[in-house]
Amino acid sequence: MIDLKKIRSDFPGLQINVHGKPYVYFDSAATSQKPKMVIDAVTSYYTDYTANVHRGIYFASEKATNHYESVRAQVAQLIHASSERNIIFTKGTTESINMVAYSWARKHLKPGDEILITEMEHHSNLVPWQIAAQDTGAILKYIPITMDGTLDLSDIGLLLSPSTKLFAITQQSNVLGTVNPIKELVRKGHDMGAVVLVDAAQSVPHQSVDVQDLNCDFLAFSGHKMLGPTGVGVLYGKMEILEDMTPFHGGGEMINRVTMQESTWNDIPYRFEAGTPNIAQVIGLGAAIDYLNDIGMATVHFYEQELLAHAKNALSDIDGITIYGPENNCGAVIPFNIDGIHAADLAQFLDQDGIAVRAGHHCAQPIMDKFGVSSTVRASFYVYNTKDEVDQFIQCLNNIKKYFV
Ligand code: C6P
Repeated sequence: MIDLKKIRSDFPGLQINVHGKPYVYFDSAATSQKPKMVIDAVTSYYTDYTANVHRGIYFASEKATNHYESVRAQVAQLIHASSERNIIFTKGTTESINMVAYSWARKHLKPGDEILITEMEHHSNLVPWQIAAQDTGAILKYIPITMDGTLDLSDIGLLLSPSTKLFAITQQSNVLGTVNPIKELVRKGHDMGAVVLVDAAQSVPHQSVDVQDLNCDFLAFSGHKMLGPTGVGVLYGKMEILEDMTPFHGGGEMINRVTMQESTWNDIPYRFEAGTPNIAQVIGLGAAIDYLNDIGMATVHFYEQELLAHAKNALSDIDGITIYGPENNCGAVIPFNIDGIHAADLAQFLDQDGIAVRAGHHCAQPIMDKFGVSSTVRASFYVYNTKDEVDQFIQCLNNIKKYFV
């Protein structure tokens, strides 16, 4: 059983009033609220043992290094990686994917090779591949989506071929909530000899993810969407593939030996963590993982699914509403429009009632093009949201609608 009262009391960001109303935060797909344990862990690093990592042989530096490295082990455990050496700290999903696009793709792609992605990708898993294709002469192809917001896999046999060198797919759409059959897609990619990257920005925060079971070559996610600080993310990679990548950034920590003529590289993962890393943020991520583990990822997922079902059911009764995305196999995200009210207006009216939702293209413009809209409203939930908040949201939508008749 989930102890919602306790959970909500852990989040200072949920205790505020907005425009005189209790704050209802329905934008966790953009970034999550942070429990005080995460804020305390960050503060403690800055107040009790500020020092650089991997560089000092004094108390604070060793403590910071130990904390930093123990989070690497926590991340490995969370996603069931076989070793913490597979875990590279980045500043977020975007940087993780760009690292692959620069350090792997530019080394391995040649003119005529193909990169396969899908029409439901966030721009962070699309634009880096457009640039990589331009730079290498590779061809970028897309798996289309259907009008119910799932992948149209009818032509997968044509789209995936021995020419496909990289297959990059989101595990869960940030706009539609669609959860893709990722294990099957990874297998299909491997059958054609492709390297497969999974964008897990919207999945790792909400469900248990097992990279060994998925057998993906890369997996990318962000700390700030899973109760952690901004400025920290992860790239998981299989060791033999990471070994075969050129460094992304040059600088301190990523080298073994530097002379004026040349340099040799440090071991993985340090080879890909040039410069002073985001130490406080990594330590905060460790506290976030502890927090999620205490609740249990299965419980997080189960509770969010209940909330989603409750919200979808109530929303579908609103006249003139269009809810996008599939009915099943969906994360706790609801994109919608209401006839005659622009998404941005709706979001602003909701804000007046203290309710935060996102309105716009959600950094996934090809999805908007597919559905023939320029924007949608998106309500997204996390483990700290409640059915009462959902009911309040529905009531506010019904009130707003009255202004537009
Ligand atoms: N989506 C949203 O409101 P960063 O910004 O690097 O932490 O994550 C990028 C990213 C990549 N893939 C997916 C599936 C995502 O959802 C996101 C971030 C946020 O939907 C902010 S645009």
